[in-house]
Amino acid sequence: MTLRLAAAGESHGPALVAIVTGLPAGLELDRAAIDTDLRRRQEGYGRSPRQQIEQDAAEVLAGLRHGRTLGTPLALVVWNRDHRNWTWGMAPWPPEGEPSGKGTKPVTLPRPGHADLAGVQKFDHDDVRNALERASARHTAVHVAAGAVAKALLAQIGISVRGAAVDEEGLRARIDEARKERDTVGGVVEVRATGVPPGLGSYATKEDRLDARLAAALMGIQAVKGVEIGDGFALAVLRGSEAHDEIDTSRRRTSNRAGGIEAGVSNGEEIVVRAAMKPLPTLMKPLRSVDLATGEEAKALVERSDVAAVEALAVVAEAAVAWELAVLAIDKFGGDAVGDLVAAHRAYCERIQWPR
Ligand code: EPS
Repeated sequence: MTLRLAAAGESHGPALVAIVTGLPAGLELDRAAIDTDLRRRQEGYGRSPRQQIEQDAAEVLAGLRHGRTLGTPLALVVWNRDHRNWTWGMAPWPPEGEPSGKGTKPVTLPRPGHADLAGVQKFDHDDVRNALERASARHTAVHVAAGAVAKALLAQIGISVRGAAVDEEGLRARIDEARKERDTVGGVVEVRATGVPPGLGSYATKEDRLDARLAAALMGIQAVKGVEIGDGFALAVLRGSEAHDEIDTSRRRTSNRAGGIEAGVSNGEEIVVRAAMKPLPTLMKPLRSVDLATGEEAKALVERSDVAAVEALAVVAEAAVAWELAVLAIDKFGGDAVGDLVAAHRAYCERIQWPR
């Protein structure tokens, strides 16, 4: 059984939806823990007024009974409260009545840095909104809900995952300055996973490598332009003698420059990954663009936006890392029932005498 996630949802549509398959039965989920992560994602310095409209909470429609998974697909829904302002503009079926609310006029001014132009070209849309709605980072909400489920699974085998913005204070000062100048900023987040035993992931094939999977998972998040594992780019300028983590007689490392991963396999040290987020592309002081309706030069679309979403990214990246670790934990330890997974993990740790 492989853990899989399918998600759907537009930013101003009725809801965001996720279906998680491959979860073992008997996993206890904590509703408050899932909703706390959803709230953490909404908080953070520099967020847009949209976050005062949304109060994200996960509704479970299938796969759970009395707080425990059934070993059947888990269906999660996060409703978009803002949809009430877009019921005509984002109606799934042809809307009835006169246009009203938001999203009634086609967007024709693509923003540099957003999905707008490539989206309309690729999918032959005549309204940029048809591209931007799904490309929006709004849909990370349901990935965070799924990540909270993954964290509950990982907790059963002593793994915890936490993300945070790098240099929060400096980031906040940059956000204040950018807001005054009607601009946006990006930043760097770091995720650490503790309790990961040696042996998750594999060097056998590219797609099994833990570092490759984490990089893909993090690059798959909106606005991420760079990923680093451990000391990452800084390792490139060191000598081999300075770059590697020596092994002591207890088979632990005396340093962790590799970020807990060697040859695509966890080595028992803390997993450390960082992701770099570009500045958000919706600017109150718009960049040069083209009006797709007239072909004339124009300024890009200006609409409500975050000045930064770096602290939100920390929570989303944490969920992404937790998700990948949970996938690999289930691949390695299996189990239709959570007790089977825990027992297999225990037997493995005994065999390799871990933790030391
Ligand atoms: C986003 C634009 C903004 C952000 C949104 C991501 O939304 P809106 O256009 O409704 O103001 O607030 O993020 C969220 C709604 C969220 O919950 O994270 C974008 O274009 O990516």
